[in-house]
Amino acid sequence: MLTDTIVAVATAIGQSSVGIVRISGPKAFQIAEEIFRSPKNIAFNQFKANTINFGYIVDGDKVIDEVLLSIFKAPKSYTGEDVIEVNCHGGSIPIKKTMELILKKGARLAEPGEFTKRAFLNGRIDLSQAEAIMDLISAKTDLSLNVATSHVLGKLSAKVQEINEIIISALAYIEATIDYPDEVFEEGDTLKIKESLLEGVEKLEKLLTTSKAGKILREGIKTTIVGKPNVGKSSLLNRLLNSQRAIVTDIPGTTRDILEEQISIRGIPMILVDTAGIRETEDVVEKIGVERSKKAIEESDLILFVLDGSRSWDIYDQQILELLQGKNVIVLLNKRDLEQVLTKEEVQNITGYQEVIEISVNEDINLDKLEEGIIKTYELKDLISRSDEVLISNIRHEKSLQDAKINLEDAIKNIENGLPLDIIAIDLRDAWENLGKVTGQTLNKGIIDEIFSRFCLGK
Ligand SMILES: Nc1nc2c(ncn2[C@@H]2O[C@H](COP(=O)(O)OP(=O)(O)OP(=O)(O)O)[C@@H](O)[C@H]2O)c(=O)[nH]1
Ligand SMILES: [Mg+2]
Repeated sequence: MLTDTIVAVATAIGQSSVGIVRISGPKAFQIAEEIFRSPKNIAFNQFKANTINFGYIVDGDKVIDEVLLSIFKAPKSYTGEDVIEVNCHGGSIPIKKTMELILKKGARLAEPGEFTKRAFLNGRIDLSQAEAIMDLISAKTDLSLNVATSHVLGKLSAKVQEINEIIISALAYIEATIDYPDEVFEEGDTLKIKESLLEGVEKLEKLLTTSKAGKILREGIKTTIVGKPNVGKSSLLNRLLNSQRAIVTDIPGTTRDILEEQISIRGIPMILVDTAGIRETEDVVEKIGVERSKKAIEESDLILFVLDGSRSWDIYDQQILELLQGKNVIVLLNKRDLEQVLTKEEVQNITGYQEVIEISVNEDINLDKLEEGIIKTYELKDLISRSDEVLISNIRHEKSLQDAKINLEDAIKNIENGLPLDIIAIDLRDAWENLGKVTGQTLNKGIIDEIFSRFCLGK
């Protein structure tokens, strides 16, 4: 229901200089009139749209906070409705009191993402832009931010629209021919339509090739550091984070649980996971840690397999190697500053992995090579320079584009096989519907509600 007025705190709760309470809906101005008083007692209806006004939030005669009040008049607001934003002082009490007062005056507490959902329902933005707003808020690195902002600006929507136009003009032509049976669908026309659909497939393919890169920039590369106890896994995590996050000791079995942190390597987001050294153990706590390490391996995109160059290859290294089948692995031969017992060639021969980097975490040797290794493994060089382009970063978008591509390919096949025009029209309508899922045009209410429910409160 869009006829009610919603309110939420738009900023993080806690102590800060400013906290923003946002109201949207038909009663927004009426509520503002009741709770806001300007120092010169100017009547609310004298304030212009798109202005910021100094004054007080009042409950009857009682002043609750000194604020700045912004007025946005429909349809030129974030939601497309009348919107009021109150910049309160950022303590939890002024905000709580202001919220209570607004609720008492007839607004309802907004659901997560409800402001953005209204912007979508009122046609201010399409669904891909709405989703990009959330990606922008949760962007992990500068490069991730580039991808999100290009979507917010509607660059993805524009690409989808280009393909949509190809489909719609083919569909219009076919339907006209069906409606007027006297008009024959001539060979030249068939060829023209086929060519335009091929162009559509090509555009879709081009977009789809960006999905791997887009996903990495949006979600990060889940990278797990594994190895037997005491090889220097936690030391490596601390070094890459530049902080003493994990406990490091010379006692094997120091790390008992997995530990997850985010880092950025040349703008590529990575979720770095430190694990308990994997070995046979009777210690109950350590045993659970080892199980978790194994699970972390399964769930990760990239493994940093750490070996200790000052100790020879043993059964524990071998057991871990066997867990890494089918994974992207970079082998790190650590403790290069000590006398070396295990050589790079030996490791390459035993493991079969050619990407073996000799490092010393403690002496800071070759850690830049590790960064290069990660970039190389993921063919990310290109990505760093491409982040301004439109990249598909959302699995839902990828699936819809993939489905639309299949529909277009079916249409082309059916044209080639001389099938009736009605059948081709069905393929094209399906393609149109699948493309519309990206922008939200053809999604049902249930799915749209589900998507917005994942947004944060107040957005
Ligand atoms: N000489 C030398 N010592 C290192 C290096 N990296 C780590 N160490 C030492 O190795 C010991 C173990 O380091 P950790 O980082 O705790 O090892 P871990 O792999 O996390 O060990 P567990 O948590 O027990 O599995 C510590 O004393 C570190 O200071 C290195 O490059 N050179
Ligand atoms: Mg450790």
